[in-house]
Amino acid sequence: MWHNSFLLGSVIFSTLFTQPPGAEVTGQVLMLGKPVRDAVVYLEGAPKPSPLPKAVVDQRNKTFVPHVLVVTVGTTVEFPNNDVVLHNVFAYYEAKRFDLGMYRRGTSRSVTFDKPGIVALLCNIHPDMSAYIFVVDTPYYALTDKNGQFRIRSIVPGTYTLRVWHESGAALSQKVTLKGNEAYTLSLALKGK
Ligand SMILES: [Cu+2]
Repeated sequence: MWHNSFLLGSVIFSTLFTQPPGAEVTGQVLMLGKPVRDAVVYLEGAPKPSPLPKAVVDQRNKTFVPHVLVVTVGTTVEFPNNDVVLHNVFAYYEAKRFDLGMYRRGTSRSVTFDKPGIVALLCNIHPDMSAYIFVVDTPYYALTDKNGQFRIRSIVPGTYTLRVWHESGAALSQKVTLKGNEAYTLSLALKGK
């Protein structure tokens, strides 16, 4: 129903207003038949993205927020400590370890990520704390919501490699060919690990 009403809406808007050009990909990521939250969906082979103006991984209640963050290459990510306790944040990125050290509530550190890849964040003091920053080299990406759903809009028509990544290690890739101003709905099944 939702898709029907959206398509109808998009037809009406394209006749009355200037719709943002390009194709759209929506869909759902599933693993063993269940929706997968926080899966990264992106299209490779796209024009170079701009760095994001702002990106933050907060530390609150001994938790990194958000748990998964997607940024474009060149983005500087802030790591404020808004917790009453000290954290010692470190990460693996590009097969190297970097350390932000310990810093107090109300202070911050930042790191610029210049290459695509996965940043696995951990805390030396609290072994339960973990988060991921997924650095993409494309402007076309999305993170699935709690229903496993995603939407990528305003895509320049063309052939891309669609990739899905999940922190469990499950991943998939497939070629997609998108034509101008069309909406595509995909169901993407990850194999459980
Ligand atoms: Cu900690």
